[in-house]
Amino acid sequence: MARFLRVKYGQENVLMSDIIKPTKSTAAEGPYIFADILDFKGLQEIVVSHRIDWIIHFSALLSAVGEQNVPLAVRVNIEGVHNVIELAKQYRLRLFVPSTIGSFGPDSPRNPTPNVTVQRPRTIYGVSKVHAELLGEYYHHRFGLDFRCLRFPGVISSDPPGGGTTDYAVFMFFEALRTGKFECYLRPDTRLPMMHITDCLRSLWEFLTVPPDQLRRRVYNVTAMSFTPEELAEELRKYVPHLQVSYKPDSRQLIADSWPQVFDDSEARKDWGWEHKYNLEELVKTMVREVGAQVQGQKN
Ligand code: VAH
Repeated sequence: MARFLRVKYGQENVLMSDIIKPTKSTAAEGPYIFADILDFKGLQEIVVSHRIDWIIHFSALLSAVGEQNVPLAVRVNIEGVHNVIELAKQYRLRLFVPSTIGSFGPDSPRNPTPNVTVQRPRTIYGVSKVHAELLGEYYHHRFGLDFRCLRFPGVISSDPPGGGTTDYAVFMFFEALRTGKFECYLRPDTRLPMMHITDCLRSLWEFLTVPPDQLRRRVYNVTAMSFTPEELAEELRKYVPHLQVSYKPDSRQLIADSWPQVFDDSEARKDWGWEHKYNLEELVKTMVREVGAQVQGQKN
């Protein structure tokens, strides 16, 4: 994310922050500071001393990892978003908070899932994202906050997975290219909306730069495709012909079964011209190249 925005806005104008130390390469790419989203005073100090004007808030425990530590997910995903929304209001910042297909639940239409419908998610991750959507919209209508939110599908990149249910798709590439074998924790026919990280970053930047008066909504679905583990494996066998995938569904199957199968992002395409560029073929070709280079690097 920071790398993408630094190309657009200059290295010194994009500040990365976290509570963990940066890797050598991350630290080398530009300014990086400590920021705890649970420390409101510390956040105020950063906004003032670094003259921040946009906040892109990605701190959250994802679906699967959130179910392992609900109290922490409540603090980070809910209390943390309270802080950044109040901060954005106080200093009149543009605020982006990502939401997810995980903000829908078993009562939502699954194929397709429209922009506005029933949202009764069954994970603390999903509950916290519905809360963020509603709180951000409230602050927009009540205080004029420039709050923006995209509901992302599973985002596939060659970065290490972060405890999400859709991360099986990332693991499959690493295991296929390392060992030629992969045990999938979802059923072969589990269809989920997905997009490549390049499309994800571009959608975020295009959405953030839409003039405020052109936005009909503050929260939009965006996606690129939907696929199942067996469809992904089939496409991957074009590069790893002997790939063997076994299926051993675990608790994450229950999460996936409550999520959209096909995401309707027609409102984003109509209102601000969203269109994806990576289909399954492009995604797999790119991931094989990037993950293959990492796996090769680890062998050398
Ligand atoms: C997860 N990758 O699986 C995240 C995402 C679409 C879900 O938010 O939890």
